[in-house]
Amino acid sequence: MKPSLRSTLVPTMIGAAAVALVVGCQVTTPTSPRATRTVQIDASDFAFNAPETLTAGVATIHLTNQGQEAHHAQLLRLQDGMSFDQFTTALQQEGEGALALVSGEGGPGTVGPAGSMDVTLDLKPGTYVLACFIAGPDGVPHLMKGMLKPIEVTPSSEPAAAQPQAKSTFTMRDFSFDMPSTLKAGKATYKVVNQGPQMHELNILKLAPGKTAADALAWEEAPAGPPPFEAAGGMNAFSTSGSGYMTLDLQPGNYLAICNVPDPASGAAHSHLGMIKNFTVSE
Ligand SMILES: [Cu+2]
Repeated sequence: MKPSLRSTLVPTMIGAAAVALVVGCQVTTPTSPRATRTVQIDASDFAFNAPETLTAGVATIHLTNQGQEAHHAQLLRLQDGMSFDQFTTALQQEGEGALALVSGEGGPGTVGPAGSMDVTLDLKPGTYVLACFIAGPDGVPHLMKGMLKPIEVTPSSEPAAAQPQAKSTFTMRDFSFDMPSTLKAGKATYKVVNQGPQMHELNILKLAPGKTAADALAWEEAPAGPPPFEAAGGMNAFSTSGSGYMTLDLQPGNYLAICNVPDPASGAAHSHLGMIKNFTVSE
């Protein structure tokens, strides 16, 4: 948490100093976009350590999993005027129905113990909630155990930071992934866009040798024994027209892109409606 506070505050102070200099010299040409800041979020069993406030704009969100279970960090923006307490009450009363009160703003996808994941998002001002929807062996979502934390995103007058350069764009829609079926091993940044109309996520699972998409779906329905996959990050859910960037560092192997957001009408996970796609990572 301390490094993230520092990285949030220091650019603010530099920004203020730069504005003062520019005004003093009567130079009006804006300088090149400032460097993207990194916001650190630590997940443990079962809490988030994250800043309580952030300034709006482009930020790389770095999630580290310090727990024994898998975790992700879903950013939800509350409807204007809604408080964190009102949202938690709705969540207790309506469960996932409370998602109708928020917009999905992405976030670092699921990683296992000792894993980490970076996404870069352009945050609008508002009241946000950081949530982990993953359930452990007891079936209770982590957000019910403490992994639900408000973050206030305040307006910024600083010059915008540059968005990352993406190697390609992955598009999500009801109910498919439009993305390459082969990726090159190693570190790369990809843009993820939701064309909706429903909320979608793009989680990445590395299949164990010999395992298939059907094995992964069967295990998620009724977890028994070790999972036939390893969580390999991805992008958490966006509402329609949302977009962001994910930085992956994939090893060669067989993978799945999967969306587990529930369809409000049927309650079925999108993975059962077509949002599961095989892809290969090669050298
Ligand atoms: Cu979906």
